[in-house]
Amino acid sequence: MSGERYNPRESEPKWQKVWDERQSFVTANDDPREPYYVLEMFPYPSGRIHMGHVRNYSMGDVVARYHRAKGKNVLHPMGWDAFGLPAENAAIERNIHPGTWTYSNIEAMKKQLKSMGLSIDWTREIATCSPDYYRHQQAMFIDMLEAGLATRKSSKVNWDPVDMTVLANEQVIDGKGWRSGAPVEQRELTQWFFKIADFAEELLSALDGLTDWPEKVRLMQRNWIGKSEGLRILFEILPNGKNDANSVEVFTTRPDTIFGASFIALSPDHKLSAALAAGNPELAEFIAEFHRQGTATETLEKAEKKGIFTGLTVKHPVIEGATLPIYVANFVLMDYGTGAIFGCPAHDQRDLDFARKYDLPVIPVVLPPGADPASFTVADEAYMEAGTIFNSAFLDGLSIDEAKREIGEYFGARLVEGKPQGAVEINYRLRDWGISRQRYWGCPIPVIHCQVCGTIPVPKKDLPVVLPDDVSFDKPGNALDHHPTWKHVDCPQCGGAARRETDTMDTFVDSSWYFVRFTAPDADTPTIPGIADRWLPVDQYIGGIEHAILHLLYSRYFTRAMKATGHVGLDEPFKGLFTQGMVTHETYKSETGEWVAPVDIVFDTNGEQRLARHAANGAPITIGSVEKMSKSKKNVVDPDEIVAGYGADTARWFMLSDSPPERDVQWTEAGVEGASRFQQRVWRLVQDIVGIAKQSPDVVAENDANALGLRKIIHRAIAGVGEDIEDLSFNRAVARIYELTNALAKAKDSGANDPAMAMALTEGITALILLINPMMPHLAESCWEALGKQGLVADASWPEVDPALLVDDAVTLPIQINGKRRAEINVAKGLPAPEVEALVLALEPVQKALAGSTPKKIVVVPDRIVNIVV
Ligand code: ANZ
Ligand code: ZN
Repeated sequence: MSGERYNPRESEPKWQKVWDERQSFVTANDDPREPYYVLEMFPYPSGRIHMGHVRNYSMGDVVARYHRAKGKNVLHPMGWDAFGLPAENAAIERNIHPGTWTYSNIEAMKKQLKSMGLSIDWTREIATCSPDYYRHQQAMFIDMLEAGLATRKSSKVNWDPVDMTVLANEQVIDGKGWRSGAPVEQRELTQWFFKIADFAEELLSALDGLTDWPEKVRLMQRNWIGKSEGLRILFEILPNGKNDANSVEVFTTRPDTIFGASFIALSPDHKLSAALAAGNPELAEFIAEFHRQGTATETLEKAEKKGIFTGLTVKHPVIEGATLPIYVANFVLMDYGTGAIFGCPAHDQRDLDFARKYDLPVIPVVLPPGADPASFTVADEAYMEAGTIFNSAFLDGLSIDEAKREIGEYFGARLVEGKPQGAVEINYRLRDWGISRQRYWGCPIPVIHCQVCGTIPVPKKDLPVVLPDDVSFDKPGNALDHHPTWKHVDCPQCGGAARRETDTMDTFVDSSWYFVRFTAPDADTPTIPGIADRWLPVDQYIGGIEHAILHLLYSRYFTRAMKATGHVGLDEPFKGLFTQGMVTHETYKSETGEWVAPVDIVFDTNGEQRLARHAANGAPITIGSVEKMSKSKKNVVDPDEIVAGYGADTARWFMLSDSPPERDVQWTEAGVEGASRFQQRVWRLVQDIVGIAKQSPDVVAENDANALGLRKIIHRAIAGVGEDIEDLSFNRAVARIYELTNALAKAKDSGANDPAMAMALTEGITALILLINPMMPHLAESCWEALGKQGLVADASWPEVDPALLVDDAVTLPIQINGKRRAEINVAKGLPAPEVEALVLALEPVQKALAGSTPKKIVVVPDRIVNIVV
């Protein structure tokens, strides 16, 4: 029997079937045990899982299985982020309905995930494209509309003229649509928005409480929300006979640099710009050109700083008799601050680039520490660090912060047109969330436009607004809009002819609450608040860093919106967040420079170096750098092939073992081989120890030093692996398991004739199987069975740690009472005096000697002796 190899191809499907039949991972909401919710970011059903999924779900499964073994009621669900553009593209390319494509992908990927042996409650599966899901999203949209959390407003959008849809700023790359590559246009459209900007301060300050999130993610969110404290300053426009406006208001975060001002710049979208353009063709053309270019932040940051002088000037607010010219400039955005700035070239890079181009003065007003005020100048690089204010009259000698305060008070006390010239203002970069998409494959926005009644929500009794099935994608644009009948409806209010909204929701809405829906996936209402609140927040959320900003921020907002509309009772959806690293692989190129996939390569060596050849024709291949697995570089490994070849446990083990989980892990053949060998090694060890255990009688020899030594190793491993899993340090847990395995293998021969050792070995192998179970659950079940254990290891408890066995390198301290040795105590080496003292005072012989009185004096010499004077 011990010669038999472990065969994952047989055992893995077998155990998966057993778990399925016994519903091992189905979670009941009314289970009285402590709840624990672990969730991995749900996948987009693209068709196949990739190694990134394998890594992500392996980690989540370890956490789920561990907490289940610790006696908790674990919720570990899975679903599909199933709306989105790729389904529509598939529809266009292959003439297949987006729903058909999506559901067949879900089918295929679910099969793949099942082959990984994940402990998922599949009875809670959700697909966001199902009307059973999106009807509730529509209901919540209506609630949000009624609560003033959603609104309709006109706004400038990035319009992709080829895909015929609105793009988010992040989807505009170098001024072009991320999918179509077409130059993006600016359009003014009426869109639906969630008013996330109203929550900016709340979303920002609550980040402080998310102590179980990576600091990096919190920082990214802080920057995204982008709070800045500044001043609005009114500048008086000097009359030139043509202008109607008397003043222009700017927003600045650096009022301390006011003496360095050399121009005013307006956004091309500023109303004064438009007014001036009416009589100025050159300016009109500049503004038109600006609109052709797109206003995605990235485009603007890269574009050359350009402007046009308007002919107007303002009075310098702090230098008597001086004036500043007003420009219209392409780098000033209308939707930030006031859409107008004062430029201080010496201390702002954009302003400096602009000043050099148009020959405007560069006046330094912040002196770097140690610099000479007489000679300090700014050339091509603005000085943006700390320093002392100079060249600034009454601000001279102040620090930046002092000067900000001083000038704030100065402007606050002066009046322009009857108003204070300066007012403190807090600004956020966070903008309202535009959710309208001109696409078919999304959640229909449940409103109806009536000429008489206006825009009104669909009555809740008429939900869901279901997507029509009979659509065609033969024209670009929104298939919903092209549908001959769908949008023509009667107004629910007046009964007259009306038009259904044909925009659908941004798919980020779908993913902003799926974690709540998992808690009651079959409820008739979006949530069952009591149940949602019992499970939430998610204890451990795991996913990619690429979702650090939008998905997490939207989910945090949406949870608050759900609270405001009575669907949940909490603010923060995710207590613990973990962002895992990527899976990388070597890249390979043929002699002609084409990428070659790892499966098409064979390796050998010339003694010094690895050499690669093409498997088909032996042609030499260059081994390139290690990169994130991607189809474009062909350096991908298909999880199906790994599972078919080595088994799921090997893939899971390797994913967890090789690197800290937050870092990238490099997939290598050698690594996988190693994981596979370890699996066989555990299997053999079980066979060997089962043999020994059967021969030995059930006795515990307390004084057997070898057995005690082994038991210490076992219990240290149990304690350590538990801690490591709780810290998500999976690679460290794996390292400890290797150590334990080595110790058991080394000890096993002495078990044959030493009953105490045989007992310790049995304890050790049982613990080992329980410890590997979260990572290699199929192997663990097979070993459990081989050990003759009852039931499934999936249902077994985490092994108990005997704290006495964790005490390392104990020392025996003699205890003297009034100079006479009365007792002794075993304590850990290096245990500090106060702790020794507490233990000593609790000892029976000591208590007897004291007979209720307090000792006059206790002297503890750590690791040596304890003296008590009574
Ligand atoms: C004068 C100044 C002097 C500025 C200086 C900076 C440095 P943050 O901190 O990111 O919020 N600004 C204001 N409104 C703007 C708009 N609509 N479009 C483009 N730029 C705008 O940025 C605030 C600074 O960005 C403001 O402070 C303003 O330039 C500019 F040495 O005012 B500052
Ligand atoms: Zn009507």
